[in-house]
Amino acid sequence: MPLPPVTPSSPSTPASPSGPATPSTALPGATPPPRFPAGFLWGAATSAYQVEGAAAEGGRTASIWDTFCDTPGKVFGGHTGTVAVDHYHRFREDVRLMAELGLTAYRFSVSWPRVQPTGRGPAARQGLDFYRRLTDELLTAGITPVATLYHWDLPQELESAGGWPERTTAERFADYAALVGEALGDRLHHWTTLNEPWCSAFLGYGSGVHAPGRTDPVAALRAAHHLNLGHGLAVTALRGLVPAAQLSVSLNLHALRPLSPSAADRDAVRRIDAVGNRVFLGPMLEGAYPEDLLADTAHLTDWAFVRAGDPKEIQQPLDWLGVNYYTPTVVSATAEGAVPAREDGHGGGTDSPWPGADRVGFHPAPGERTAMGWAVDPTGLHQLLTGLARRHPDLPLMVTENGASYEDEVGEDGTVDDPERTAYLHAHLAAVRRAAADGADLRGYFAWSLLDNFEWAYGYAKRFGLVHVDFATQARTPKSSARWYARVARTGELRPPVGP
Ligand code: IFM
Repeated sequence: MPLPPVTPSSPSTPASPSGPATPSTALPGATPPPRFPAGFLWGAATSAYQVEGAAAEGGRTASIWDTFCDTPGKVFGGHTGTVAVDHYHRFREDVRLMAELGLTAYRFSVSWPRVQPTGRGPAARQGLDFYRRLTDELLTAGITPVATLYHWDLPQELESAGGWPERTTAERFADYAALVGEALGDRLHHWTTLNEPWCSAFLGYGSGVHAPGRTDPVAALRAAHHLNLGHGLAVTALRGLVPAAQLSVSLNLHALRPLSPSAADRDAVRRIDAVGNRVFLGPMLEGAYPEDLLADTAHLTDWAFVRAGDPKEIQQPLDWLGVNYYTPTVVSATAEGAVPAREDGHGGGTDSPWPGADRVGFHPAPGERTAMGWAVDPTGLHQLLTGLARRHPDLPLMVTENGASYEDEVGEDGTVDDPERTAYLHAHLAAVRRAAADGADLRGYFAWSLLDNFEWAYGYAKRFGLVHVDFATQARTPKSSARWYARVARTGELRPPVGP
């Protein structure tokens, strides 16, 4: 039986009476308590390739993103992560900033090509030492480290050997997870295997707007399966090595809305839910791929790459699930009036990131927009969190990414005032609190991002940070949103943003 969509606007659930194309951004549900619970993790997140720089130091080799950035026309302005925001050298200053902001957790990712340069064999001591130093610095500052093992930077050597469409990459990933677990497991307890495997599989191998830039729908489906398998194998490896580990995965689940309440548009929701959400939730949490996904993609593949024991390997008990959310997705049954492939690959188009959903159209969601053009709508976050809580009531949740890009400017007095970002964070934290009041077991929230950084195909043109970075001098300046977030983190109280 297919898993029902995690969105309430599923074929089996009636669409909102207010009309699905113009959903109210007012939050539904119970009145939440005034404070977040004690022990709730207040964090910010980054990823290795986006912030570290030091691309050729300590024995690090090229990842697929180094190669992609060096390929003309792939990344805005020819930007690369070679220097990024120099977190590799400035991590002490950055941890001091986190402490000043009252953060109680920091989610970073470990760079696979820094730790295991060829993607196989022994670890590079210098690579592991960097993460030991970072973790120790965090612990000394009273900040809980939360490590992601894979945030898109596959060692190029593994891609040259076939990449995620090949089964061996999943096996290599489990070996790498074991190396990192052995080295850091004595001090680091919160682990996420993969960040947004949907992007790795479907933007990396489907639409090609992310590294390695391949455009092959079957390769994308194979990659999704081997990411699932890599997750399961890594969880098993870490369980054996780090008994205290709190293990998870971070998924960018799509909060879906049909353009109209018609059966056809609701079927479009079902298709995108299958290839966008349940392709990971199904095997990871329920031990099977959704039957409707197999049917939708039967013209492309028979899924023979899924071996008999794989679903069991993939479905490992998790201690929590990470949810990344930015904006909802509106779909219809036909491409008429639909937005063609958007730069970030979230639309349809010739090289689609949605195998098996060719006749689905994507439409702009209503509401104000961020600098990415993404609609601001916190009800999507509430929808995802409460949907998950209903389906998996015993699984604790953390929002492992949420945030917004705006065109921040440094004022004459050197400050950066970003009231739109503060309003965005406030509205989404209100959604988290409301979801908790409605029964979701929420344990933490991580703003994306701690620092302005390398925004993948957009290079340095989009700023998501709580802290402004001058990319020429690497000077860090906390924005007004960071000051506001610091107050919330210190008090656990969600105060409305103060006007100018
Ligand atoms: O910057 C990215 C991050 O690496 C993954 N999630 C979405 C963010 C904003 O696009």
